[in-house]
Amino acid sequence: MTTVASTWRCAAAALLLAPSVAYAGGDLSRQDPIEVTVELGKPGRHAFTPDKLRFETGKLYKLVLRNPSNDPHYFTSHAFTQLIYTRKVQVVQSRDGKMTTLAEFKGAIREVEVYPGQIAEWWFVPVAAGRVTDLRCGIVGADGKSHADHGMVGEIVIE
Ligand SMILES: [Cu+2]
Repeated sequence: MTTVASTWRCAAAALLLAPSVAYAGGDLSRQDPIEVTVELGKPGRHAFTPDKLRFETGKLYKLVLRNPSNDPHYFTSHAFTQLIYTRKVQVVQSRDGKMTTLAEFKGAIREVEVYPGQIAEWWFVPVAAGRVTDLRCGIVGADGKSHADHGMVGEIVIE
């Protein structure tokens, strides 16, 4: 037997469901990207600049990993990769003053290594919130210590 109360509950439930359908965000990986640049190392110094990164869930980011130093460097944070959806990683190069894409990689990416003077772009959408502190460069130098041991570490917050 259908009571007035249960009919009302059904109508209320339909009203609650309707907005989530009407306002679905569509393909979040196809937004205009928010550009964030991180420098991997500086001549004579192993560090991420900045070493604290902040992102928001649901937005598309183009994380530009620029290596202005004389050593190769990694951008490694396995915990970070668990909080994001990667659209692509691109290798880009400046040619005649214009940025040219040399290659694109798709699928789950765990870490990116950028060679001296080069640039890679990591396009991703954060899907979960969290604070991770395992950003590091694990390259071991001639002194037997990793760049992380020299301070090339960082923190990523996703809100
Ligand atoms: Cu390094």
